[in-house]
Amino acid sequence: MAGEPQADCLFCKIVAGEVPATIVRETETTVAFRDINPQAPTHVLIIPKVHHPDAAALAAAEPQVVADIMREAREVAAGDGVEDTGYRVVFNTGSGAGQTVFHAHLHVLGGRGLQWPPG
Ligand code: DGP
Repeated sequence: MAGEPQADCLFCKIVAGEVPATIVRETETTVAFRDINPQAPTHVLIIPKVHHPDAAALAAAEPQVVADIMREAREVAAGDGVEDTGYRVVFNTGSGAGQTVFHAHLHVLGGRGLQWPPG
């Protein structure tokens, strides 16, 4: 059922504590943890505790959780000291956009100069 934990989902396992991760912050609805393959000095993933395959599905089903994630992005940036220098938030949505884990997640990147457009 939409939103229920999926047995084969890596990020559901991180939410459940079954796969270790460097947790930065946790709220009632979200978990933030450091990316295993960081692309910048700050590279944190913020995920909903509920399972939805991507940001579009999450927004359609539980838009308030998208707002929770965006609020957390600011907290993560402030905690890493990159709020003032600037940071980027990215939801890769679909494999064509580079999504590889199909549990919605927001990338928070900062701590170095970031180019535009992204690759
Ligand atoms: P995306 O390509 O947008 O689906 O991003 C998935 C990210 O997840 C990617 O940057 C690497 C990260 N990742 C994959 N496996 C793990 C893991 O086991 N632990 C952590 N912390 N991050 C992971």
